[in-house]
Amino acid sequence: MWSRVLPLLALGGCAQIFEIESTSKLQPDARMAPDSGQPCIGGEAREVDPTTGSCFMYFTTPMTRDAARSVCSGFGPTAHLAIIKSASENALVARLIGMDHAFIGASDDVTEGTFLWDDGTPFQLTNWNPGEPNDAGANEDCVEIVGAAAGKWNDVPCAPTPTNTLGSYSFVCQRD
Ligand code: MFU
Ligand code: CA
Repeated sequence: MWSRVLPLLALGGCAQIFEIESTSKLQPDARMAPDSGQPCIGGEAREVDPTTGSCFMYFTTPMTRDAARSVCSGFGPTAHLAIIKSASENALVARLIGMDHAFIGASDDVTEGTFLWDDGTPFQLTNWNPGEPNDAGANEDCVEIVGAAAGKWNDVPCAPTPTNTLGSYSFVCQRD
């Protein structure tokens, strides 16, 4: 009986030692590697902002804003829909999307008419296309960057509704 149980106990002990080693040695190593130290890969096109080191990635599969957010989050704890804080960063994102238009990480979800970035900060750079934001159909709480308008912004629906098929777009992620 013990000849059968002891090897199992020994295995269990080993597993425990391995677990202790993997949390005390490997995990601190992983934490010391900053996300910005990883290569900028992903999406159809990508580019690093030389000023901040953030990686911007352009995705062409149209999605709702919430689905796009999930895709961006999948790139790690510092990843999110693009938050554009300078004219040079806007030019970078505009370059990525060419003549397409794509969700960026801003909305007036919290207070109608007050657009904020998804990190809760107000716009430093304001880059609306003339006439925007116009909340067309009283249903435009999200924001796209428009390649054909030289990177200007337009408020758009965050998702299609039964009466409006618009709201599913390309998008740009950012990993810091
Ligand atoms: C403008 C934009 C809308 C939408 C529509 C097709 O409204 O403000 O967001 O793109 O054109 C007239
Ligand atoms: Ca609009």
